[in-house]
Amino acid sequence: MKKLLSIMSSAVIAAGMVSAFTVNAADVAPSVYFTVDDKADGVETLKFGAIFVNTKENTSAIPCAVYLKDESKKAGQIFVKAIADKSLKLSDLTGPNALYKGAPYKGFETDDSMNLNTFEDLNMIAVNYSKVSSEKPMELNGEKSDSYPLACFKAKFADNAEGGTYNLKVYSEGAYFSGIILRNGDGTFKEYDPSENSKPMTINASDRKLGDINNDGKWDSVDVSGIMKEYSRVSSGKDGIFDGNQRAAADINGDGLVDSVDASNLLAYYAYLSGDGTSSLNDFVKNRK
Ligand SMILES: [Ca+2]
Ligand SMILES: [Ca+2]
Repeated sequence: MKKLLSIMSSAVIAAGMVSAFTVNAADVAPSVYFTVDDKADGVETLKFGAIFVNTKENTSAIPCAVYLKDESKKAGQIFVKAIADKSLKLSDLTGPNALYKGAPYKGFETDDSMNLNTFEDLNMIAVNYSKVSSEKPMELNGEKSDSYPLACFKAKFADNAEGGTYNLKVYSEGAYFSGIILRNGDGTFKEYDPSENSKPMTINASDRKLGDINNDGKWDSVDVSGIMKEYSRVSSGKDGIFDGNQRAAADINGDGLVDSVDASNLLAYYAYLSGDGTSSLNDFVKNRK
């Protein structure tokens, strides 16, 4: 698997370099992104986009959705595969009609009209929107390609999942085609590999609350200094001593780093709580300038 991934990333780099010279300037490469339902217990969307999951509070599968962002509005066929790290199990793949009262494109009013596949052994899902009879772009239902998701699914951490960072990403290797075909309406088309332009969703799993580094149920100066000590260890080239649960809890703004910004956010939150503030840490950080 590791080898496959490294082959894949070099292929992606090579393909990316080629397409830089061939992309029509009018066409912005389409991309795919994921969302989670952060009203689910123990799930929070952090300021810079990473998802925090408290695996103690979250015991049910997390509802997720996958969207296509296609500024050109020329998508004619869509084949998207998404894969997650093994301990984050993907399941319950459905079309968007039941939950979101619509699909992004006309003619896909039922789950049967799109092609939905789950590959349990690979922990992969695949979604196809394809109208092969037409040479034109598919017709949108909403204003944008992402007014509705392409599909819905669930992601659940295994009981023995370790704390740390997990990825959910678009995948193009292996069986089953993955590609987005933009049609110009005159029979010409251009094919894009969605794994090249799409950012993975990062999910930080922790057995404790966001920011509660020492897991004592409180946010205070002990947690702040824990983050600062870890940051100084790592920034001076030493190995960090946080385990996966602590690292996940310490990236308070969800930018992928544990650093002084997280510590300063937590210090400000501690002061805010001492002044009888009632917002959650995440809401506090998101609203902070
Ligand atoms: Ca604490
Ligand atoms: Ca951070």
